Amino acid sequence: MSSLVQFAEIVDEAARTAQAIPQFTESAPLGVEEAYAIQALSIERRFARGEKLAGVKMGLTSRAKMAQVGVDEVIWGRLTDAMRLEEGGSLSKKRYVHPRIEPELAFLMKRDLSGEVSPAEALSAVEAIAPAMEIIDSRYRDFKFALPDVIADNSSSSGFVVGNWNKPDQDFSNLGIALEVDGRAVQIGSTAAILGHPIRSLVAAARAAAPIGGLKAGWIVLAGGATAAHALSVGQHIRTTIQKLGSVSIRVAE
Ligand code: 0L1
Ligand code: MG
Repeated sequence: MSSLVQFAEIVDEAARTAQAIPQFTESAPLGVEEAYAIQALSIERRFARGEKLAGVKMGLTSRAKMAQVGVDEVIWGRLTDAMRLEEGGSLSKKRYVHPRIEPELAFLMKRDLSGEVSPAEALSAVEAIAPAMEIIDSRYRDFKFALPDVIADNSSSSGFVVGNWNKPDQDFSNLGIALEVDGRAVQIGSTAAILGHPIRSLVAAARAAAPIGGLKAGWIVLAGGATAAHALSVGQHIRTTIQKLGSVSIRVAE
């Protein structure tokens, strides 16, 4: 068994059983390319359990996120249908190691999109946009990792919840975002924090996904957090509101 396959099995088992593991880079000199190979192999294991690819998440697309994790380049991960949580529903905290949540803007793809595209081409492939949240749950101890570790770990992506869809024919370059916990705002931001305009994140997603055949019609693309993420505790009610687009919420259960 090659070590990439072994790493994929370890990180997949850590995610499946909600157990923290040591960083891979503590014992192996992994590069970014190998890390994406581990990510792909670990997601293959989910496919073997019946999960389906539902889209991609872009990560570290804002200064706040880069500063929070000490990394300064955009990364990506895969979303599966099993990672989607019901809007207004609840998540079970015990299914995660040390989950955090962050506001996101979601794109719903109308057409396939792949490779080098302009922002206008990217926008023309969008069916709708929505307020959303991503649950990120690093499988590494203490939420500590180097860039190859986090990429191998599906860029920490562990769940997502999407609010109501809106037409994309509006200016969403600088909309206010509030993340509330039990009605109290804990993070405030703007969609402008996502690479200056969230559409740039979709351009980056089309480029990133090209080696796997590009983004597909019907997929969801999470543009990336605009604020730092918030650590979840049992009992909390979490809501993200994006100006003009609406709100999305979830409750944290045992
Ligand atoms: O922006 C992101 O979704 C980054 C996820 C990877 C880093 C982290 O776990 O916070
Ligand atoms: Mg995110």
